[in-house]
Amino acid sequence: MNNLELFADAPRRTEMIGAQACVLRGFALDHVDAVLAALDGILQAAPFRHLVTPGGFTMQVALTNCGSLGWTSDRRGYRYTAQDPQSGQPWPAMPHAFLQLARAAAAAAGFEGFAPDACLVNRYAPGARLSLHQDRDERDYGAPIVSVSLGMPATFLFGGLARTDRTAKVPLQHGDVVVWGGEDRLRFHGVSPVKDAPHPLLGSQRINLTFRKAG
Ligand code: MD3
Ligand code: FE
Repeated sequence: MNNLELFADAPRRTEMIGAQACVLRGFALDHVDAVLAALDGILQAAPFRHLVTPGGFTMQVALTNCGSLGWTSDRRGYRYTAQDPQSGQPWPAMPHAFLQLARAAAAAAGFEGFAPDACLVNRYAPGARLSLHQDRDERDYGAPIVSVSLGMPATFLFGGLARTDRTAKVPLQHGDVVVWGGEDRLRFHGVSPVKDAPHPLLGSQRINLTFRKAG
């Protein structure tokens, strides 16, 4: 009997980090094999890349997308596009394994019927960080956001509605899923520099999947 089977029936811990924000500890663990296999296919068509912000800085986090819309940035601004600007092709389709995980996590957090049309895939190498920001390029702030952490652990910074509000530190491990909705949807957030602690499955990287309803 392997670990997965031993823990299959254990209650998964849910931690509230806001009125409508929660961490589902280990929720993605039994989806990881299917998700990583699907990710390989996405990366063949749309490899990770480092984008430039409108301010001219190159992002430390590398990213790609799948789904009918993908988030991108260049000197002209941030936006969602139907095509990958690097290939001119539509973004890879959202794999079934991704959708299934995102819908199940949203439902477990009380958001039934989540229908994401965009999945942003972020890759952190050791030392990479994501500075404090809001996600406000989506059309409908009524839909939740589901975030899946894989690989090396990280400290998520969870702020308030103003950039200067104090931030709470939330440690995130491989397999943790965070769901944000309602009043917590527009909170400032970021990720502290990721420490190099190689993960057995993913090595020296942290991968985060962020599911959104963008269009
Ligand atoms: C909290 N990514 O891609 S998880 C991002 O771990 C992003 O890669 C982080 O922030 C990461 O934009 C954090 C996702 C997340 C997304 C939206 C949020 C956290 C959020 C909206 C409100 C509060
Ligand atoms: Fe964000």
